[in-house]
Amino acid sequence: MTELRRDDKDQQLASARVDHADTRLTTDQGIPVEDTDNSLHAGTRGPSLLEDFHLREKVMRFDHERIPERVVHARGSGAYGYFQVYESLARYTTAEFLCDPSLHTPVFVRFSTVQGSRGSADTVRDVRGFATKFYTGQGNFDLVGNNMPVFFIQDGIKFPDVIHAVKPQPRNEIPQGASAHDSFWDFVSQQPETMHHVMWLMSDRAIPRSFRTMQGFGVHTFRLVNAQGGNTFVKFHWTPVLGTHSLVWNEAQKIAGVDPDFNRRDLWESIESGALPEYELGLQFIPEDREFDFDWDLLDPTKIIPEELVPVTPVGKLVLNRNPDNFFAETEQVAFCVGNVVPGIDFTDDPLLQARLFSYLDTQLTRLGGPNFAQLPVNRPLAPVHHHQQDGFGQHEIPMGEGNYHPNTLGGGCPVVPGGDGFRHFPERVDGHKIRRRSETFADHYSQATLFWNSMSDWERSHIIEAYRFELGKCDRMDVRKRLVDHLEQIDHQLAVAVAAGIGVDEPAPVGENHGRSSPALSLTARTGEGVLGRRVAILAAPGVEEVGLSRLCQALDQRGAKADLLAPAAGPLRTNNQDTLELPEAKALNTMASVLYDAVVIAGGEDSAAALVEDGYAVHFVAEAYLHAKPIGAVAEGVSLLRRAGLPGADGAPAPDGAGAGVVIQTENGPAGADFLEEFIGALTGQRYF
Ligand code: HDD
Repeated sequence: MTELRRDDKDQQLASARVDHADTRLTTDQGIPVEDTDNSLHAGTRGPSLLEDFHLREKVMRFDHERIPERVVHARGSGAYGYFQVYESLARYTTAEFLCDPSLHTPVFVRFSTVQGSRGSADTVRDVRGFATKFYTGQGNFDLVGNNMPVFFIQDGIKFPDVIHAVKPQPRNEIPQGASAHDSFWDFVSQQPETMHHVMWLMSDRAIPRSFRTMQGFGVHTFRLVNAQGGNTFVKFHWTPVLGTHSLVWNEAQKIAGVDPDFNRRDLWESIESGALPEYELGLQFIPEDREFDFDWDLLDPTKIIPEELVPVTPVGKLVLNRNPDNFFAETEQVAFCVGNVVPGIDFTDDPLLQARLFSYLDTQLTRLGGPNFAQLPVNRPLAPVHHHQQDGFGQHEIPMGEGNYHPNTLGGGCPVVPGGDGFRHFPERVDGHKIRRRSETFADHYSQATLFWNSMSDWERSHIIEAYRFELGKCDRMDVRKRLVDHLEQIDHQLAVAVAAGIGVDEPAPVGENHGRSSPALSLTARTGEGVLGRRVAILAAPGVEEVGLSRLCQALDQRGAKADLLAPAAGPLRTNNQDTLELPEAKALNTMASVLYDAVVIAGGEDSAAALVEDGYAVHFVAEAYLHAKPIGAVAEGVSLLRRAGLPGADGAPAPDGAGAGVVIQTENGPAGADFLEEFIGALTGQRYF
């Protein structure tokens, strides 16, 4: 087996890094530059001269800085890390990185949204890409997945249609980063196969709190092939160690304005601060002889295999531990391809996957300007690369020798064809007529949409209904709204009725029974994770704040890996009630931040501080909004007056209506925040949201 260490890719990249420290400015040709602020003119007020090679080169290089953005998944963020398998999977596969637990396979992961352009907001309602490049000793393996386990369509020939429909409208390029427009709903309402995926898209899965708190899926059924040629079908799952958590829609929309880089910043800052994102790789193994054991087709990418039928076996972990050095060179130029598989992993005949096998390689030719993009540092395999491919735009290597063909004797027959050790395609038997028709086994478009609906908690269901109402409410065409409600009726009568009531469509008549089956693993509540690592807490305070409790709170959060920001009416050091003897963070100004940027809020104690906050409109709004978004809220002693001012149920001492006080933690006695308060608040923070 090839020895691989987790920093091998980092070492390889070192040769491509250019450090400008202690250097002199030159042209591209290495000629030292005398002056880069003034172009060469005829006299101080005269015309510029054509011979100014520095001016021409500088402007020419600037003019060509942009490359085409990805036609989908244009907006993304990446990070390096490593993958390690727990135990050998040699029973199933010859892929070395899945067979040797001592290997740390270096990886690059790029997360993305699908619809928006490169500069669009992170928190739009959309699918998220989760693409992983494993630099294995046997070559690169790319697992190009999404954060939803199913896809819109069954056949790749429909991909241009679904993407045209969801992208901004061709006449005016509106709307950016949104599916709430006529063409998307017009398309999906005529394609029942999209209904399962659209349920996921209308759920909170489409607005993840963080890339660190979303799952990833390979979507298609792939094959694993072992040394004996035995074949096992497999589905890939990434599960975040922090659990699955999402935003709420009202919050997501506001974040898009307050911090369009919300998810990107979160990934970057987590890695910089050492709160490393981790995911577990889980596999669903389906023995070859069980291929036809299900009510749907394993080749259909609009279907899941419920975990209750085939468990997800945890097989390894992925840790992201290093931010890229340069966004363009790495995150923008990384090129994933579903066709990049290593010996021991193979494709199936899923017609969506088959079309993808063409598309990725093809699109990189335009995007990266020619066929040599695998030589770019981020794409370069760690495995040795030798072949007879040559020339083309951007050739950075100098191939040696005369034997640039096979077979050759001039080059000693090299590179030799490894034969048995090379990638051998699984010898699947194929027999059939050429035909443009879908298999009957792909025909059921509603059962799993119903399964998804049945598996949701109450709050998830209400969010799904609200999302349909929002999106269809932005769709002007009444006939499209109606068509969609007819589909929802096939999924669940209550769902269809609730959506119809919000969008001016008549209540549909029941068409059949909900099958009643569910898969609890599909709910966001199934994986909540543990602890509060990387969670962001706003502490509201004003001059005169009670210092001892504030310091205890900051320490308690810090010890558990949560990140606290002190927010006050003005930025800078905050005057406390105790001659400022303890070390406290500098305050950020309240009007530069917003509750939507935090997971929770605490109002610090202290008479003067509380009195000032009650008078501060930003502070009042902050707390009321955090409550609206069901976030944990804490108030220490006098700080509770701000909860009262914001009108929070229960804050005035009267009993809160059922459930309305959940997640609100109050220390009633005066004095510094005590151990009980801190424990209770951190417990509430672990619980995330209180809907
Ligand atoms: Fe795709 C990019 C995921 C279907 C054609 N796709 C792309 C990326 C992800 C996915 C995560 C971004 C990779 C990166 O970060 O650079 N795509 C999926 C999943 C699919 C899927 C999970 C269904 C299961 N895609 C799909 C189909 C086609 C494409 C059916 C075409 C027939 N996808 C592309 C592309 C992109 C791409 C046009 C755009 C940029 C790129 O490839 O490199 O080739």
